Amino acid sequence: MSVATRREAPHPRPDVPATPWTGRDDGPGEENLRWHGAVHLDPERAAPGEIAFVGFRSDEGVRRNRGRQGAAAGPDALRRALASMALPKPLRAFDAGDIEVRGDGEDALETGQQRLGRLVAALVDRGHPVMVLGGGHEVAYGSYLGLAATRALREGGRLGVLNLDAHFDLRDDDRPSSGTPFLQIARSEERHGREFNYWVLGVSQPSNTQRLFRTADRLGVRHLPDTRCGLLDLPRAESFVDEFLAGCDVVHLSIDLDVLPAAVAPGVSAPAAYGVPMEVIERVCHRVAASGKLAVCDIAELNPEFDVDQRTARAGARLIHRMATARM
Ligand SMILES: [Mn+2]
Repeated sequence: MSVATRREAPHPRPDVPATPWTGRDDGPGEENLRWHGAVHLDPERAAPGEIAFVGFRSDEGVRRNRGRQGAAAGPDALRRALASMALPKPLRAFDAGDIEVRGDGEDALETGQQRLGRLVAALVDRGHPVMVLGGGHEVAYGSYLGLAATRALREGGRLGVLNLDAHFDLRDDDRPSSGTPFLQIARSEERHGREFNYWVLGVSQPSNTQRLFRTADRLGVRHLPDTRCGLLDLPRAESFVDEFLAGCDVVHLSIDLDVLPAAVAPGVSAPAAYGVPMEVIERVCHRVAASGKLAVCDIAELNPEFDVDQRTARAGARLIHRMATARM
């Protein structure tokens, strides 16, 4: 994680300013600390190393991909689920507000991804690990645009993208959607003259056509199928992640909550019949965060409309919690 060495231009403004986090309150003091007591709203008084939250209110990519809409409400549901979780030790984090994709106009999604990118780039350059709360999986291209503009990458840092997902999201469609972000990243990396370093854990064979597998092979994508990511396969999943981490300096972790079994994550556009167990996903997240290379993490595809007892929001929040506390 690079450390900000000088005060820079003011932060790009979010479309929707952050509001205070609230939740169960058992009284003052560290022993009663929950997330809502640790998150402030002022980027200007954030120290390097503090986690920054940014929301991406979008399901335009899901609509274009003919999925179930509703992920635009994901950021608020993730914040609510995280806010009341108890912290094992004090930490400080801040909420930088939301980018909002409004309407289904020609460029609504594309310009929203660019605004997200500007916000993410500013936060990463100031030394903040960024948690981007989606939003459909189109969030990943916006996060990437930000990373691609950071000092760390401009100065030659090697980018690695790890996607925890039932899908490759490498569709070659005319219009960008929630099914295309990683092919867009591949093309951008090629334009930058960099190697596309993309790994996917949890790929479901029945959810990806042979054409998508061929695209993945052509692009040199490394992937581990869901059937080899069970609890008994944990050493395999961990060595997959270790190999990924050894080959990069700056990590973009993208978590599509549809990588989890439908019972754990029903509130997504495409619930998984099989899915990778929470224990495995949680261990993977921990390993990535503990490496110190995690620059940006998106949590994508939470659709509160289809959630049951906030299960999916709680699962996503628990993963954020694990990453945030990995180095404590
Ligand atoms: Mn996805």
